[in-house]
Order: sequence, then structure tokens, then C-alpha cells
Amino acid sequence: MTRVFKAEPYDLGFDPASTALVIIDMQRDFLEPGGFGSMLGNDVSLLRSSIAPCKAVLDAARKAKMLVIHTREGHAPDMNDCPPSKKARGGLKVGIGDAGPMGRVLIRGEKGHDIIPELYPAPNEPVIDKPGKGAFFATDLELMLRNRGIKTLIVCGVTTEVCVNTTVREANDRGFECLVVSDAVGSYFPEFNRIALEMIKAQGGIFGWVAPSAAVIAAVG
Ligand code: TIU
Repeated sequence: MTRVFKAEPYDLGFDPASTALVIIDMQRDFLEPGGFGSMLGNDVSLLRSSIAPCKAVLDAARKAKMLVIHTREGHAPDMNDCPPSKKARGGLKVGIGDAGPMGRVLIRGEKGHDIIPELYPAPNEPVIDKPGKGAFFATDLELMLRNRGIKTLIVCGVTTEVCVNTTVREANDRGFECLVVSDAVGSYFPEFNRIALEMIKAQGGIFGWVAPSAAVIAAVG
């Protein structure tokens, strides 16, 4: 069954059976005070506007029985999967692996690493733990998508110019069609948010498509 997203730079046809919702890194470490995002010097409240649209798209995808995949950026407790360059970057007083108010920063199993309660994964929804910014690097995501015949990705999450953009670029090179939900992504830098969305849809959709949550929900529902 083919349906259409009203999107930019032009409408995108999709089949719900071969479409997955991918929610990138909606973790306490990025969205709540005292996590990795704060440690980097950011105002984390800037990301919170993405939560309600993301939840609305999540509810629609669940209702339509689409595949929903959540990702989390972070590292194993022994940090064997954390490049020393990533740990050292920024010269932070409290950085990756150090004790913060929500446990060890960006470490799996710690409170800060987990997904915010508003968007918590259902038991049947895969959670991809990724050591990098892109969700395809050093994960089973591609295998999981290919095994289920997925062709189209609806992408939400944070941050727009970092993990969302990196993942969309990785997906595009692998032949997936990505639709980024413009109000369900967020950045600590409003101008980066706007430009990151422009970059995706410029040049005839060089990396993919962009549409607001209302258009995505209308097409999925
Ligand atoms: N710093 C920043 O904007 N983002 C990240 O470090 N990770 C994600 O975007 N998930």
C-alpha cells in the first residue's frame, strides 16, 4: 500500500510496511540538566520543544504498527568502545565516564544514559546502543533494517546537526530514504537546527526529505 508524505523538497511515497521510525538519542544526558549536553556548556532546555512532536509521531507509528527503533549514544562501563580522542575532546572537568548528578556521563546502565520517560521504548521496540554520532557505525542497525525489508526511515531526535544529520547521511549512502521531522528534532543552536534541515532537503533532497510532524502523522495515521 503506497502512501505519500507531503514533504520538502517534494512529496515522498512510502509503504508503512517498509517504513521505520528511528528516534535518535532522546536521552537524559542530552535533554536534562546535569548530563553530557550540560557538561559541554549547552542550555539543554532548547531541546525540549522536540519532545511533544516526537511523542505524537511515536504514538502514530505505534498505532500504525510500524517498526519503531530507538538509539542511545554512549559507552560500555569499561569504556573499551570509547575512542580516547572522544573522551579527551573539550578538556571537560566532568566528561564521558566521570561521575555526574545522573551517574557516570554517557555510560550504559546509568540514569543519564537512558531515554527520557516521555519517550520510553515499549518492550517490543529495539534499542540500538551506538558509540558514535551515526547510528550505523559499529551497530546492528543496517542488518536489522535489511532483515525487515525497511526502505524508508522517519527520523526524529537530537541533535539535528550532530547525531540526526550523521545518521541521515549514513542511511542515505546505504540506499534508505529518510524523512526528517522538522519539529521533532532539536539543537542547542537554533541557527544550526535551521541550517541542518536546509542541508538535508537542498539540491533536490541531497540527503533526504523534511516535513513537520502534522504532515507525517496525517500520512501515517
Ligand atoms: N553535542 C551534540 O550536539 N550532540 C551529541 O553529542 N550527540 C547527539 O547529537 N546525540
